Amino acid sequence: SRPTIAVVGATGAVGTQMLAILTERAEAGVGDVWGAARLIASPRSAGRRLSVFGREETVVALSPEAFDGVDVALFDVPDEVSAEWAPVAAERGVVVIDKSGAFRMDPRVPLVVPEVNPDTVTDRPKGIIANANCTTLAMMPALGALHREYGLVKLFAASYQAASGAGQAGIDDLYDQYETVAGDRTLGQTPGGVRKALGEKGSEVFGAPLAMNVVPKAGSWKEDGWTSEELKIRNEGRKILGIPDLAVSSTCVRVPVLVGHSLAVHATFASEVDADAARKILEAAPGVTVLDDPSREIYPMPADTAGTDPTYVGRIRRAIDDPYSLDMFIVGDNLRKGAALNSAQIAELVVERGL
Ligand code: 11C
Repeated sequence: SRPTIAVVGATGAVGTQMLAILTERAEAGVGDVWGAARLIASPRSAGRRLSVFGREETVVALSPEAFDGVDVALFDVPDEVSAEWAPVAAERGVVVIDKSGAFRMDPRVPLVVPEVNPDTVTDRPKGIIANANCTTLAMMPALGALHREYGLVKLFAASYQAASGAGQAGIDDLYDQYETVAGDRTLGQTPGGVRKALGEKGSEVFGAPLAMNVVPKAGSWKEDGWTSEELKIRNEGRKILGIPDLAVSSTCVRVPVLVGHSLAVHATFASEVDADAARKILEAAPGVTVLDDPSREIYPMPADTAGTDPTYVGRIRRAIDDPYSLDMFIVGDNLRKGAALNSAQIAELVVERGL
């Protein structure tokens, strides 16, 4: 019989996308492998009715018994909830695919991007597979393909991250901020004007006002002035690509966009690169769509790509002063490939390779 899939955190921003993506893929015949679906969330959300695979299901409260009969569970919950509950599910024989940061760097937990390192999916001694950070993920299908051809040695990235990276609270906050500032044409032209109009509440979610602004901080502060997002790009990128000594530097920035993380990337390789050849490699790479025709104003942007699956790459150039380096602009949907879609793809890969 077909395996049962559970979604833990089914009512959150990513959980909601997860149900939509599972349903879409089943209907499209792409990931039509699942039997029953179990929706799990905090006791607060238990009893809610949500639709998945075209059926209404009742959300059940997170408990050990909620995992009875489940084969694969997709966790979309905060780190501390995953840290506690993923092992509980795994002990009951469930294959856990965890979106949180709790297990990503555990050497006994594979960090899987199906387009890049699919073979690592079966090596899961803890019964847990991790899904990466959405900013890291946005780049991986493209960088993985270029790495296979040229050998990646250095990566510099500046991110332009959407508000939805902070979940539903981020989405709500940005819409609220837009509502407050829209229509006042004096704002944004004097120091502190936007901050004053938004009041203290305007800094609650992102640490600073986001409307009419860019905030050079995404994630939380870590040692030596780096943010959690910047460290995740380095650590997770190295693990996914299988390059433990990859040199990585990045600056992660929050921008007033709803959905879609963008990255300006400068990547240096072991061998000389060619922009046309790189474009062909990217065009052939699974999960990647090239949008790169400057003469027709074609390049990737969140406003055009939000709500879709691929990693989009454009502005592909060989660095003027370094024949070993490429510059490019990458956009990925942080809720889809950056989160729910990658989990769904990992789950399908688990079934394909045998539970
Ligand atoms: C953001 N990338 O945009 C973050 C959200 O490690 O899964 C996801 C954090 C993570 O705020």
